[in-house]
Amino acid sequence: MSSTEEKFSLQEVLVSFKSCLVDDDQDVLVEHYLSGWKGLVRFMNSLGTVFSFVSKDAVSKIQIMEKYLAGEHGERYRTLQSMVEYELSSNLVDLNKRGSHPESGCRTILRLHRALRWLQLFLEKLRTSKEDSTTSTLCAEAYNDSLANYHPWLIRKTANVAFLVLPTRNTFFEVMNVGTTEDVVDMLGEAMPYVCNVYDFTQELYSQHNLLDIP
Ligand code: 1PX
Repeated sequence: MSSTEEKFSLQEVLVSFKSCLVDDDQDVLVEHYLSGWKGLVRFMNSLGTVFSFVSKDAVSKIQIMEKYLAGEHGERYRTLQSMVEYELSSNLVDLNKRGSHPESGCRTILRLHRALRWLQLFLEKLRTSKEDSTTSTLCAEAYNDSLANYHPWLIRKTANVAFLVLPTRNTFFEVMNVGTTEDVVDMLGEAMPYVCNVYDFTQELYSQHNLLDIP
């Protein structure tokens, strides 16, 4: 393990969502949002290759957004507000059925946004779990109450099989690299509100613009 990998802690990743929110929490910087996601992907990869089908999809969505950011209209993708305004006013979003814009920024962020809800539910369940709780059950419950509603049968099935090989609660806490179980519980209590604020802002923005069901 390299020294940078050794230092990796879930706390840093969650706190990185704090720097997403700008303009008195009235906007989200896309670049920082993607940094938060890259940290989560790194964490997920450290759990083993069985989750590579999940991280591959997250990575491809991060790359779609990075391409927009580095592209000709990169400035329009600087924040979620400006992205929504730009793509809607330029008719760059397939709102009802997939057509000529299958990879709009609005659609791509929506997929990540829905996954963030899963993360919120899962980490809250872990934070309040008992020592004998099974991570696969916590994870499956969080998934079935959130992301699963948007996934077809085959993906739901595959995800639920993958959950069965999740490490134990103790191993999970160790991989987070935060300290004792008590430290992890405290850290989650402190850091999760940052993720929740980003989630709530995005949900409100998408709801205002009727973007919550983009196919
Ligand atoms: C202490 C825990 C921290 C763990 C951090 C892990 C971060 C997990 C990130 C999950 C990212 C998943 C993105 C999924 C986006 C999505 O819904 N994509 C689907 C739709 O995309 P499309 O372009 O087709 O409309 C796509 O079909 C997804 C395919 C992959 C399967 C997704 C299953 C998600 C399972 C929930 C995550 C389980 C991770 C368990 C590790 C703890």
